[in-house]
Amino acid sequence: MSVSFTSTYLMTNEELALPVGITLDRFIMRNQEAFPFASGELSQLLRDIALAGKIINREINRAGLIDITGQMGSQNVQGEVQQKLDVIANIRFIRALKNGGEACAIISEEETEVILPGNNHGKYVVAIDPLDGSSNIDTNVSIGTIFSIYRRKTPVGTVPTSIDFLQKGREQIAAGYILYGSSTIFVYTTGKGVNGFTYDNSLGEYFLSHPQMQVSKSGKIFSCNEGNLFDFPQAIQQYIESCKRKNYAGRYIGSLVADFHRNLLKGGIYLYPPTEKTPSGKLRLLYECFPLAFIAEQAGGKATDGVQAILDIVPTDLHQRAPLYIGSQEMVDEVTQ
Ligand code: P6P
Repeated sequence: MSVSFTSTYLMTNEELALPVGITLDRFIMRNQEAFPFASGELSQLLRDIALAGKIINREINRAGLIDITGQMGSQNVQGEVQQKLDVIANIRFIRALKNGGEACAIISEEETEVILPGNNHGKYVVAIDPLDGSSNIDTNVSIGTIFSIYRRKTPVGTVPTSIDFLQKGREQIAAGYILYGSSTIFVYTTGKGVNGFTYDNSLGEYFLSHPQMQVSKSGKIFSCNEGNLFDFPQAIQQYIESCKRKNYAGRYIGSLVADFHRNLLKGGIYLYPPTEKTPSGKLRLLYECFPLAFIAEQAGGKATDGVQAILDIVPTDLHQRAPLYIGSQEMVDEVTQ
């Protein structure tokens, strides 16, 4: 069959410059080869999470159109019970992990109890915040998924228990987030650096766009809800005042993943101190603080609860909260001092 071209098509500079990098799938496979005894379960688990992220990305992008931004309980046009997007995200991630077969247990911000998908031969457990900051979805503000992966403690083949989750943050095998923003980016670490993959909707693939991410040792951005300022510990109030005296930029999106990601790229610190309303802080240790602290440290940054490194905390409750100061190393050290 002969193919004739009516005109030659010259690629523009922008198209030539497109970093059409390695796909996430291929990167995960290459990464697995670096693990001598890896048998592919962790790779498959990461792919299952990335797939669910593609589905959530689609739901978020059409949320306004198919009327799923509303509150639970009302009916949508098809007469289905309308569900909030974070409930939908929770269902999607649990289904993806159940069908993927690698996760023997899941905890989620949306569920009180440990979820047992029936994969008792799975070696890994997953702690997840399916859609953090979802109150922002109605106003088109970026939101995110945060996940943390541990190797189970209970014997493979038995029914998992909460013991599998109550492990020190440093025991994490992998952690990551998906930021559904102006573009959707999948960022994760398995303890060998942090890499970011931008999703190309037209191809349905994530492509490496932020290799070996490193946060600058210091920065000039602070992120906190100053509405709570007079509730913060005195030392934190003084720190925030010192940032202002140095003309740092105050940037607070109200969506942890978006604030964290910006600080990772530009340098900065995110603070969620204890307040009267939230004496242990607002953020959840197992599926918000631990995974982001793992990423922060892998990227050369730091994360503390004000007393100790977040990753050194041994959790006692699946949904316990912790104060969080996370980002550029020198800024976190300054707060701690
Ligand atoms: P506040 C969203 O609800 C969230 O968990 C984080 O994403 C965000 O950084 C924080 O809470 C916002 O909390 O109290 O400042 O509205």
